[in-house]
Parts: sequence; C-alpha cells; structure tokens
Amino acid sequence: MFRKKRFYLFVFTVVISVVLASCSNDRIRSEASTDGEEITLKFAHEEGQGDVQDLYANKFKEVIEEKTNGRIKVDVYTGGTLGTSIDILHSLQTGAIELAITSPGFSGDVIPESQIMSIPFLFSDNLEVNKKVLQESEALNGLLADKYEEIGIIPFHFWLEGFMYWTANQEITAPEDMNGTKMRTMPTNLIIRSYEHLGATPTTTDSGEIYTMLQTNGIDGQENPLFYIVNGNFLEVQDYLMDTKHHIYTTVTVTNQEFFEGLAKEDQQIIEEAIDEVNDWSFDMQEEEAEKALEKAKEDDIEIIELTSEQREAFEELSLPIREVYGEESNDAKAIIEMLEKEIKEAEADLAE
Ligand code: 6CS
Repeated sequence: MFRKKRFYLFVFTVVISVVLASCSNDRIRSEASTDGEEITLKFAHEEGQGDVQDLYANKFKEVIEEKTNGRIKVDVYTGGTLGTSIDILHSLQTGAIELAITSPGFSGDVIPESQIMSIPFLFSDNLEVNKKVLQESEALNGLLADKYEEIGIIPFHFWLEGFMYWTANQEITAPEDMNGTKMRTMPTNLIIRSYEHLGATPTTTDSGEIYTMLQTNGIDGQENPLFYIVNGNFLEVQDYLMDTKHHIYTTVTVTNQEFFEGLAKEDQQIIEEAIDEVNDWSFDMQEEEAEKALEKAKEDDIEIIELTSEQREAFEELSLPIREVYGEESNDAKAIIEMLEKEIKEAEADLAE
C-alpha cells in the first residue's frame, strides 16, 4: 500500500513539474527574447508567513517590481504550498519554478558538499565574522557554488537566518545531557551523524510536524533559529531554551540555470542587482527578528540558559570528528572544508583587529 502511495505521489510530482515547466519556460523564453516584456517569477521558500525567508522573498518582490515598474512580477509561495523543501529543490531543477530559497539542511543528498553548512561549531560565534565569510568566501561562492551549477542550479547568495538554539524538556548544558535525547533535525546525513556523535537520537521530522511531535513527546527537543522557535510556538511545548551558538542557520537563494541564462542580459542584471540589495538588507532583518523573538521568549515562562564557553567547548570537542566525515564525502568536500576553515580563522583575525 505504502509503495503504491509513494508511486502515485512520485507520478503526481513529476506530472505537476512537467506541466508547470512546459507552460512556464516556453512563455518566459519567448517573452525574454523580446526585451521589455512582462515576466512573472515563481519564488518558493520553506517557511511560513512572516518568517525570515518570507520577509526576504517579499522584499525581493517589492524591490524588483519597483525597479521594473511591475514588468517583472514575483509570485511568492510559502513553505508547503509547492511541497516540501526537497520538492522545491526538484521543482527548481526542472524549471517548474524560477527562484527558490533552499536550505542545505535538505540538499545533502542532491549536493553532498552543501553539508558543509551543517557542521556544528565550524562557523564563528560572532555573526559579523559569519556575514563576512558568507559574502567573501571562495570555498562557498566558488567551489561549493560550482557543485550547485553542476546540477543546473545557480546559487546567488548563501545567507544567514540567525544562530541555532536548542529547545528541550530537560536542561542540556553538557554532552551527557544529550544522551538518548530524541532531537529533531533536518534530514541531511551529516546533521544526523553529528547528533549521533553527541549521544542523541536524531529524528528527521518534517518541519510542519515539529510542534505536534514535541507536544506528544514523539521527540524531546529540536534545533532552530529563535524566530522559527517563537513563530512556531515551540515555547508552549518545551521547558528549556539553550543559547548555544553551536551553529548558524544558513540558506541559499537559487535560480534555474537554463531559465536564467535564457533571459535577456538586461533582465539578468536587474535580478542580480535586486538579489544583492535584498541580501545586504537581510542581515539586519534577521538580527531584528532574533531580537524580537528573544523579547518574546523572555516574556514566556520557558527557562533560558546561555551556555558558558567551557560548556560550548565540551560539545565542540566532541563534534570535531564530523569535519573528517564531511571531508570523506569527495575530494571537492575536502578542498572546501580546508579552505573554509582558513577563511573563518582569517575573518576572525581581521575583525579582532
Ligand atoms: O527546521 C526546519 O526544517 C526549518 N527551519 C527553518 C529555520 N527554516 C525552514 C526549515 O524547513
């Protein structure tokens, strides 16, 4: 029965993709070749209304529709409306949608090297350092970007949604506290391995089910940026909020290569300018969203615990072997992590001056 259901779901996804692709690309390609024509971009993301990705996509809509007096229009699709995060990645690959925000937490199977973004304690506990690295890194914007282009996807920017926090029904400030804890994670293999390494029992529940699974003790805890925890009402069903800075939530804005390169040069330039503008704006936006969420968390009766640097070090120590696991993914992966570790150290030194 399950096999039949999966088969029908697969057929459904393929049919939808083909229908959407056939009507969208032909129309766009024909119009794009006649400069100045109307273009409508389908822009899908993974989050709910008012979440960081939604604010980003709607800011892009506002900027590009203003720049083109509405000649280039954007239809924003919130998380779940066009399927799961993995469905969005596939729809972008087939050209059924033109733009998307897709998190490396879901693309590990399709682009194994993207799991670099899932290694705990690799990025800095200083957001300005991470901002600089995400913008200037050759490892990410060169080597890793090439891996996206190998499968027909152009990554415009890797950007930040904020520091990750743990929530749980017990205090987690030492590795032994993690033992046997059912931690919900995104489905990328390296995230699962890193929690197994910490002694937890990782559970890859779909994002839409986190609240219910926490409420029914199907899972004990989870990791996410603070805005997502507060907007998802996870505080209602958890007793502890751990400020760990064990990781940053990064995501990437992408487009379908064939579609983008089929556009008139002028339109490519306008889209890139708008994405750059929104990307710069997004860093302050995510900081504001984090501050707002922290205020709400402080008003809540959840216990907020900020880990000391000693406590963080104990987890960091335990997580180090995960870097080797990543390096074994491919020669490119090895090159990416070696270069990125160097870039993060240099950025920390630059900003420490
Ligand atoms: O944890 C998740 O699955 C979700 N978290 C964020 C911050 N964005 C989307 C993702 O699906």
